Amino acid sequence: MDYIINDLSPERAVLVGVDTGEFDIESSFDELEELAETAGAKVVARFSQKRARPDTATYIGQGRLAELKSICEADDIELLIFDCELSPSLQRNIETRTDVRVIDRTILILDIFAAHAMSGEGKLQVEIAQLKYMLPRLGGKGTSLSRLGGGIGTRGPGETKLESDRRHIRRRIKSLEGELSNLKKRRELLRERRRKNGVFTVAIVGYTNAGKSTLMNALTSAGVLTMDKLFVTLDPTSRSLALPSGRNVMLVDTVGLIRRLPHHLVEAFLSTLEVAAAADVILNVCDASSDECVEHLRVTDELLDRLGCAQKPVISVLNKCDLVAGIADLPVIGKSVMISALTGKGLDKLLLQIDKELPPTRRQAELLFPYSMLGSVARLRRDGVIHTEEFREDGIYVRVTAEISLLDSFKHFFL
Ligand SMILES: Nc1nc2c(ncn2[C@@H]2O[C@H](COP(=O)(O)OP(=O)(O)OP(=O)(O)O)[C@@H](O)[C@H]2O)c(=O)[nH]1
Ligand SMILES: [Mg+2]
Repeated sequence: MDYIINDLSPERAVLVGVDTGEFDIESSFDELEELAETAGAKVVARFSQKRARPDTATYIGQGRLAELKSICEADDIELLIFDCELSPSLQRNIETRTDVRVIDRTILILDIFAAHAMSGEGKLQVEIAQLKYMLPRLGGKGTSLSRLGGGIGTRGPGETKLESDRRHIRRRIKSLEGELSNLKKRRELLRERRRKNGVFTVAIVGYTNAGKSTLMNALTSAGVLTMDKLFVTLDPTSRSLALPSGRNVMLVDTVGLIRRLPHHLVEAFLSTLEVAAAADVILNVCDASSDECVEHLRVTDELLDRLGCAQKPVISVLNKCDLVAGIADLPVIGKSVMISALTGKGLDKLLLQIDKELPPTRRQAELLFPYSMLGSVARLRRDGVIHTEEFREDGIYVRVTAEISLLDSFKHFFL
């Protein structure tokens, strides 16, 4: 696949942020730069200001904003990317004062999602999130729609839709949500059927670019697109995977996560993320070669908590260990397995660990069969392990370990 999602020459951009000490601004800028480049911009400078809190009218101080304006003029800057979610009025103020197009972290992520959505469901989800972001920004009569001639932050719903009134947009959101909920119902039916057939699900979740799809491909040759870019995968892909025990599970690849994921997106992608919530075992994949690895695992854990997965078995999968010099360099968190999805190292251990974490499919039971059911006893003897068998006055007593599904068919004879 060709990766040019912006056929204009890359927009020259400056990253702008306020350093309140709440998080490490440099690593946040690193990530923002990666996002900007994934979306097709060229980052030429970073501009930050230390202050207790952002300025209410212009985000960074007005003096610094004037400074930024002259940098933009001198350096042909076409785009300012703010490392936050700007309110509509802040965005307007800054654009007026600098005369440069202003976008924020949220629209940047939405834009990448819009470019990467493949399936009907992914597209629906992104469009809902974009419309919800646009809605409060359509404020006045003409807003700044005339600026939306192309470039980052303008892909997705076409201009005609954006020019329509809010009511029209709300109606559109409602109808998209209806379509989405139909798709969701269909997926729930599928999931239900799998559950009835006794197929367990294992979900691959984790920070964007951690190597989730590479792991999916290494285990199942699913042929999912992988790339050194953010948010390549938006749609969940499922494939059957055989474990060392002989059991088959359904392995699901999912959308990647990021710090401060725009809440409209979390909301829109909830149904996709619920795939993870419904899984029997969760693989939290991280890039062990990244300095931010522990933080990335934490972001994922937090989201899993929000989805109500706190009780589920989670395996921390420390990926890209081929890039890490020594084991000592790796953070050790709970149950963890070190792998390289690229070279295949550690995949055997990972499969064994998944087997261990799956709920049991066999259990022990005590049954009493009438003598007329010798055939059933023979069946249990063949497919299960009999621990005790007694010929009693009132029937044949057995204590047996067998598949739960088999035992269920004899539940009238449980003691
Ligand atoms: N060296 C090394 N690179 C890896 C490994 N696993 C994945 N990669 C690379 O990391 C990049 C991202 O891999 P993906 O599998 O696309 O990551 P992902 O988690 O699916 O990313 P998104 O779908 O964008 O969230 C690709 O360039 C992979 O080749 C690994 O074990 N070692
Ligand atoms: Mg992927």
